[in-house]
Amino acid sequence: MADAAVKEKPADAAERELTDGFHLLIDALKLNGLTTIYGVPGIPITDFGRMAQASGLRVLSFRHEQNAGYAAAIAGFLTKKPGVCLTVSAPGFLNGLTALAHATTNCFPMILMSGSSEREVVDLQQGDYEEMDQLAIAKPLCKAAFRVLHAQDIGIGLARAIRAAVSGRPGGVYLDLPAKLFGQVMDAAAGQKSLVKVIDPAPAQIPAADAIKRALDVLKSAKRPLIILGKGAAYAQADDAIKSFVEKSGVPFLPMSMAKGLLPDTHPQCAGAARSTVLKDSDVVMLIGARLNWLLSHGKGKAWGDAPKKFIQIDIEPKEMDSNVEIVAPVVGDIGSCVSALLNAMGGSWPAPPADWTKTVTAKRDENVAKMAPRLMNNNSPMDYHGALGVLRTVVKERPDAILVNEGANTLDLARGIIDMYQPRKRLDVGTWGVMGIGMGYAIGAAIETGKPVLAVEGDSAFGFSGMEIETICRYQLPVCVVIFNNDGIYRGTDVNSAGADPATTVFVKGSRYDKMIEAFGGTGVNATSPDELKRAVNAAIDSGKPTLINAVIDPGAGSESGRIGNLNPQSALRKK
Ligand SMILES: Cc1ncc(C[n+]2csc(CCOP(=O)(O)OP(=O)(O)O)c2C)c(N)n1
Ligand SMILES: [Mg+2]
Repeated sequence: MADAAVKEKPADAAERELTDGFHLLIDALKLNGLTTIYGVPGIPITDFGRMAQASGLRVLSFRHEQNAGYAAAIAGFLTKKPGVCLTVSAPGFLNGLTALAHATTNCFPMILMSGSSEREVVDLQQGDYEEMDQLAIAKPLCKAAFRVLHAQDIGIGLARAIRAAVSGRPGGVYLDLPAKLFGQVMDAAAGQKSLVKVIDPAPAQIPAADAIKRALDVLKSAKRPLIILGKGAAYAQADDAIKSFVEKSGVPFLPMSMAKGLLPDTHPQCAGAARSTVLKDSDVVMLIGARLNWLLSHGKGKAWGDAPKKFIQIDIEPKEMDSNVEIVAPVVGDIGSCVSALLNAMGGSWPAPPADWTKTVTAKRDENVAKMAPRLMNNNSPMDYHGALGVLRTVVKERPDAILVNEGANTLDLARGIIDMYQPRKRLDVGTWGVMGIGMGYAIGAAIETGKPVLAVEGDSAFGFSGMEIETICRYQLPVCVVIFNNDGIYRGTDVNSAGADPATTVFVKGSRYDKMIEAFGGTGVNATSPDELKRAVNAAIDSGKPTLINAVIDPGAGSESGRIGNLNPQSALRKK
């Protein structure tokens, strides 16, 4: 007896004193508050996922890595912490890479952790299982890329990844984890010591006082000022300061798509419904966390009119200044610090902008809103976009804390204009690239991160890019209501191929019943053919909190080519009609 007890003790002790790559990575994630992982299992990360789940991390399994990646990307936007995506080597990694590049382009913090094959074999190109030089491929598509070869470097590797993702302008980071790393054993105490808790991962970047003064001087001199809020402003979570600044300035504001709701779209200063007027006629434009990229016609050309403009730009990235046009007052710093500094420097009294300007903007806005109103109230069947969106507009008004996910062409552009938002970071959409496929990944990420109901308004084409994830939504019983604007195709369901038997390239099976798909997984499916039916179905879905998919039947002829951006299509001068 005594002998056995003596023999057992050292074995136990030896086990306690060792750790390995699996455990160190889990400990490192936990130490830094990264408690949710979005991914797809397989060699070499299956056991890691199991062990992470067993240790209390939330590990969500998807049907395709791209959707897991989009969930991680939007988690980063919503929480200011890097969203974590976990993929297998080569094909899984490549599937996740689109989302990583998307996160970088949209300035969302995200870490793509991918298992990879053995370096020695990959570098000699000897044909390893899922062989690929992933680090080299990831590098140009993200903000930073790191590889960890030794268990004792896991702590530092993750710390570097976190800092790179969230500091300065946020973005996507790749972390390469070769299969051998996971099983590497080391002394537990040394392992624990090697972990790094990242202190102040996104340090405040304080703007210079003279930059603030210059910006305010320019703003004060304006006769027709405009503030444009971008998704950088939404990301900053400086909601109160931004609202106070905009209100104190009295300047009309224009929210970019994902900045809608930072101040309510129904706010008296909101110029959303007078977009073309304010872009054309303003003389001073202050950009807050918005870039002058294609979405703002690069700050020049027809959309901006002939009146001379002065731009003030607030951005965390100094290289953003003068990227498209001259910026007369650059303010570099994090949005929260910059806007607070502006507020302080404005002092007790600030002159309201000239009343003729604010009155003109308000009149134009009211005129456009009034013009739209009757179209939103039609009860046509099959529905047109306006009838269907009029209903969803009311649903969101009555449930301002619900999160709206939105993609498509007409379905996107018209929903953006029609559905008013009331709270910050409630509208999540295709972003800078206008990418299709974010839908179900965003819906899942948003539901998991916020616990709020999600309404995903999807073109039928857009939905197809991530549609299989409705099984994931049902599996995790998420409060997601997907509304598919089913117009039988891309832009319209009416195209015909005059040259042969194949269907035209932009049309799908006519009269498809997407609602039947979710029934296969135990969710609720509804076919809605009128705005009244749609309204009832969406309200019931959100009240129940149960996974629901509504097939909203839209007139196939109702949409227009490429929605609102048809002008970007190249034209052939030789094309035979
Ligand atoms: C990844 C990706 N592939 C292709 C496109 C091109 N594209 C733009 S919108 C769109 C689909 C539009 O159709 P739908 O979602 O049904 O919206 P609708 O206009 O019919 O309402 C496509 C395929 C894209 N933006 N992103
Ligand atoms: Mg469509």
